[in-house]
Amino acid sequence: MGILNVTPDSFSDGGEFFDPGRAVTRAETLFDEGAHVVDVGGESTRPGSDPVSKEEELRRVLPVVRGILAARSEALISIDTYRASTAEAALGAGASIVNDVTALGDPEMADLVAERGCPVILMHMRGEPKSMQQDPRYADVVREVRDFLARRAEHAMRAGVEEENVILDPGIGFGKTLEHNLTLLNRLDSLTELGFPVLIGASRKSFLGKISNEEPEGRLFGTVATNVLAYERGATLFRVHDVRANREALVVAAAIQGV
Ligand code: HH2
Repeated sequence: MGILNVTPDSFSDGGEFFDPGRAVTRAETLFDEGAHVVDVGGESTRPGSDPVSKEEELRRVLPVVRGILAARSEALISIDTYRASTAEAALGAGASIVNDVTALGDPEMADLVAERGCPVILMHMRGEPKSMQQDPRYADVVREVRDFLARRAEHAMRAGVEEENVILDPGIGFGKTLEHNLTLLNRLDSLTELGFPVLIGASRKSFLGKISNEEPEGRLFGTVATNVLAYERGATLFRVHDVRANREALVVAAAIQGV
């Protein structure tokens, strides 16, 4: 999954693809590099970020969803939003997947996803982006994240979402210290054993910088290491800025696993 942030303030690519034309060109590049899905987001959720209005979010993402599909009608697009109204408009414009960092926090999201019969990514977040990195605490981070995601998957299915349309994500960097992130990645088996596909969004995130001292653009090697180990532990979807390098590493890892 290639990341396309149509925002002025995302932590890594903020402002780069704010112009719809540039965003569509970027999506083309991500697909050409081997992305199966492009994840379009109109609001940064980096630590400390402020929400944007739903009108502004729509104004950012809709022309991009339409533009990508005009250039490539078979493109698989996920819409990175926690608002059911934005998801509905994006699905109406041809997006295929909902990526919800609040795991159906909007009371109308579960029904929408059920009615559309589309896949949904349920992500764990502690708190909200503005304050989530202020001293996050867990008694047992692995158990708490797994139990939360299991409950949200149940909630989705009770609303009529098909089991095969549920994807889980531990939410790397969302209300978690370095140690929480590393523990979740190390113990990913406890999430994959729930039986749903698991997505990892570690690309260029600050926990990598805490280990390597690199700025976001220099965190590719750490991202690749994270994704290969997550793949080995059962993750099957990887949300990344740098598709070519991650894809190549994962194809090689899969070949070794497959012998
Ligand atoms: N991370 C970000 C945004 N959306 N969605 C899922 N499912 N998993 C993630 O880990 C995830 C996500 C944050 O990263 P990014 O989009 O690169 O930056 P920003 O929030 O600053 O736009």
